[in-house]
Amino acid sequence: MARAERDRIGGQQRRRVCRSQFTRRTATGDFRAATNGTATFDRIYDVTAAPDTTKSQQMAAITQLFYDINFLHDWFYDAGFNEAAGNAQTDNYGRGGVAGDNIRAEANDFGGRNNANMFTPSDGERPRMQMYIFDGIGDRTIHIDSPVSAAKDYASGTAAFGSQSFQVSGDIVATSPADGCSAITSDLTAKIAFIDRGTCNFSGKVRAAQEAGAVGVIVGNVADSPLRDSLTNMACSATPCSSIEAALPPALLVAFADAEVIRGGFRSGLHGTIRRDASVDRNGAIDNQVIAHEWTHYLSNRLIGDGNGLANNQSRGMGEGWSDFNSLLLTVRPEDVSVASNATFNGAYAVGVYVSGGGANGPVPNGGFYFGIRRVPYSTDMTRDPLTLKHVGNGAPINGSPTRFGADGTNNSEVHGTGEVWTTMLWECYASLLRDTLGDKPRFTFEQAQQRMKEYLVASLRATPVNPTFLEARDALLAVAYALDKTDYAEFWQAFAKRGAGVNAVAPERFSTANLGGVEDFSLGGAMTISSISIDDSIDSCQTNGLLDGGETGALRITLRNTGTNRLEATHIAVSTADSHLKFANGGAADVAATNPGESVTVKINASLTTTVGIMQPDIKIAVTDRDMAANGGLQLVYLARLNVSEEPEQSATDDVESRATSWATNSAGWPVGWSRIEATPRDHRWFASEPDFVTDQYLVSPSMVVAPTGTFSFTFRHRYAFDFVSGSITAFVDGGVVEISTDGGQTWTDIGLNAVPGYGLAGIATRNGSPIEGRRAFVGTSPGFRLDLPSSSPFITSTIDLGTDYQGKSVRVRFRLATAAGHSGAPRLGWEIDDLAFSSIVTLPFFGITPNRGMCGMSPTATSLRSSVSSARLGSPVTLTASVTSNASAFGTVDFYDNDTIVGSVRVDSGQAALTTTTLAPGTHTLSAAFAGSTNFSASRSSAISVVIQNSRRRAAGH
Ligand SMILES: [Ca+2]
Ligand SMILES: [Ca+2]
Ligand SMILES: [Ca+2]
Repeated sequence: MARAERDRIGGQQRRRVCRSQFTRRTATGDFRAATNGTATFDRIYDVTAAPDTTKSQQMAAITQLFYDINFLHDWFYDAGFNEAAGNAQTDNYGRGGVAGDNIRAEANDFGGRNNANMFTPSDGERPRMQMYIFDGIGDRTIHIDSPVSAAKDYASGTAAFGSQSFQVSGDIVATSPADGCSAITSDLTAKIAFIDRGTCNFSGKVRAAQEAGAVGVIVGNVADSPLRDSLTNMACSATPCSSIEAALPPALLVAFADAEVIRGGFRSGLHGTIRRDASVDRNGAIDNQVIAHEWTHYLSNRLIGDGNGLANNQSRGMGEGWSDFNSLLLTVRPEDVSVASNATFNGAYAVGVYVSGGGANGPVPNGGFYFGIRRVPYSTDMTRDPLTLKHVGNGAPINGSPTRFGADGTNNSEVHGTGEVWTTMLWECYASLLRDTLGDKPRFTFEQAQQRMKEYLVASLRATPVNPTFLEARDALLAVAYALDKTDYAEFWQAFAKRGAGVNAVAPERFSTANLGGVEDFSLGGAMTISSISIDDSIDSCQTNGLLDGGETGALRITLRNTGTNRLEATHIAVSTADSHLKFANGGAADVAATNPGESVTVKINASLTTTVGIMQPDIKIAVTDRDMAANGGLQLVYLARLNVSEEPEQSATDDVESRATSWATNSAGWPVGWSRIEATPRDHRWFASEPDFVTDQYLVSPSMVVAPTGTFSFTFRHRYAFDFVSGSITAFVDGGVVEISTDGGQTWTDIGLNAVPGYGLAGIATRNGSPIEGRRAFVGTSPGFRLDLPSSSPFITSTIDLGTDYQGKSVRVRFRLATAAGHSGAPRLGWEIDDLAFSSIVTLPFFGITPNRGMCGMSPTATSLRSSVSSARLGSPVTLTASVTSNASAFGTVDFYDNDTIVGSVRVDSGQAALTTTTLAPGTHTLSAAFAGSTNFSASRSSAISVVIQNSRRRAAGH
């Protein structure tokens, strides 16, 4: 197993990462549960005995796991998770899907403890569930009887070392040094030592106390202890514990707040007892909630992207959330409302209560039954479960309820923590249906509400996109509810809004590792979102290039989507600008057709631009209002238009990626992804390629460019990147990008990225993982300053590649190549964004540029002629070539000068002329010509050839 599972019920494992420990070829002692009669699996699990006490005990657990998985198969088959939907069966009976993928379930698995996991490959490959043994929780306590200021029972964490069952009384004293990390000088004979946590390992502290005579130890968390409010189990320095560690005196740990109370009592003299009772380990394979949780990983993974859909951190969190929710769906019963504090299903429900339960006074008194394995229980009562959308992002503390651990919120984005928020939202939805089973006129029976929620769960998973955000998953559930029952739909909206996913909420960034960037919102009502804006010259165009130019009329098209709770029937849109050159029909006002939730509508407003000079960049204000919209003042947005421009070829040696037309070529070796031009704002575009978790080879290939015969060829580009890598003692780089050059028109390529500053990583791309660039150095990991927790705010860096004089006079192409390997170590990352590619010492102008519109219509023919300053010249002396481009107006565009078929320079036409002075023509007779490349309003044309003779001066000199 490559990825360590840190929390209880570790949840899903990604594809291609794990190999089973269950194999009949190895002598691991694996076995199946046998029958004990014809078609009879009648075994009794003795919960007072250890899980591995007898083979019959083990078989009882296997049988329970087998039964639960088969029950879940049938229960969800009835809700739509059938063969065609990708369920796991040996035989699909011709009903679609891929057969031969029955679940492998492993009870009492020895691969770990205090956890469980589910591995879910695509349909047709067998999923695997592993159930581990959980530490039993015996009663334990720190009881202080004096002084009065500190006298009470304290909850405690345990130690893996030392006696596991004890009762010791004595004076409780501080040690010197307080952290016990060097020899303790105070006399601890017959005393219980109190030692501060930190600096050195737990067993070393207790050893120091043992050597000073202590009969027991209390370790107290300090202000900067990790998880200082939690009751950590103190580990040995290595696993298994050494014989010295096994012989240490009894030890318990107290959380920070309690530790401070105890520290406050030292001056008065403390006396008390530490006690820990024997316990029996608990078996995950007989905890139906744990089994349901793990099984639901297979459900969610199969239904979203067929084993590949939950990869970003946010959706992996929701994967845990769907799993916990299914545990609750199977836990809650109609008779629960007979408990007074749960009269409207508003009590506390927890997950994993059997494996974390037990111990009337520890780790938190009855904590396992109340909290289960999570930070707070699930409840519609905000004083028990206060989680809202903000709690998926790191840094939002949990306030207003008891918490078992993690109240400071620093680790909210850990997938189980994030999952708690999603489960809470789903639980609020289900609780609203359950409340409708109560009262005089119930909408449903309990069984109907449960069946309906189960069907919503399956249908919404099928409607959820790959790598979803919280709000996309919310919308999937809302959509399936809207399709079935408008009352359910309204209740679910209330549920989500109560938990911060209201109509104006913003989801955390999809690829944030810390789930940052979200904005919670508690409102209900109408809402509109703008999905696209464009402005064209489709009505009355002079220069029909799709861009609105001076003297033209076109359409401003705004596509709106109803993203609120209800139908909007009186939506109005108003657009305006302070730029007097731009006029909108009807003053920019328009009525919008009525929309139901989820529907889109496109509004078209005619726009005219008066004849004007230069690029126009008006800010267009857009206001969408409706009497039923939740937000005061409706929706406001500013569109940063760029008008009165042409996109012209051969304009520049720098590409700012602002022109839609491009001379770069993209291809991706047959994979359905590749480089594309993306829009940050309408005035800011860049190249982008993603890094998916399968093999790709994505190329962004420059046009041919001719390197100058003298000088240093170099180029710069602004970029930022984040590629998959596995951190560890040795970091393995999975994906990455390289830069390559070709001098033969793209037939063969040479890596030039090793010259990049800032440049490649020092280690190569990991091998044996399918990467097309395996073993090569590359841009790997993240670009300097990249923020994995908030990718959109990451800075661009400028890299320079200086190639010196190697390519002088050569025609070259440069390409950027993003290569990915099979599988991913974790969530997908941003990929690679590149902008402002600037080449120096090239004689051509390879790139399109945005230029001011010249107010012309149609295409003017041109004629090009060429003359030379001399008909004959000595080697190395200047020859000035002048091209004249004539037309019915001053031609706009670029002339390429050719020596036979070789381009020797590109020059923009100015007042009908373009001149190039060269000193590098070789000896001999040259056939020279000039080609005007053409532009939006001027057709291309080419001169007739002229001859220029270059004399070899050295030979002449030798002749004299
Ligand atoms: Ca299947
Ligand atoms: Ca136009
Ligand atoms: Ca740009």
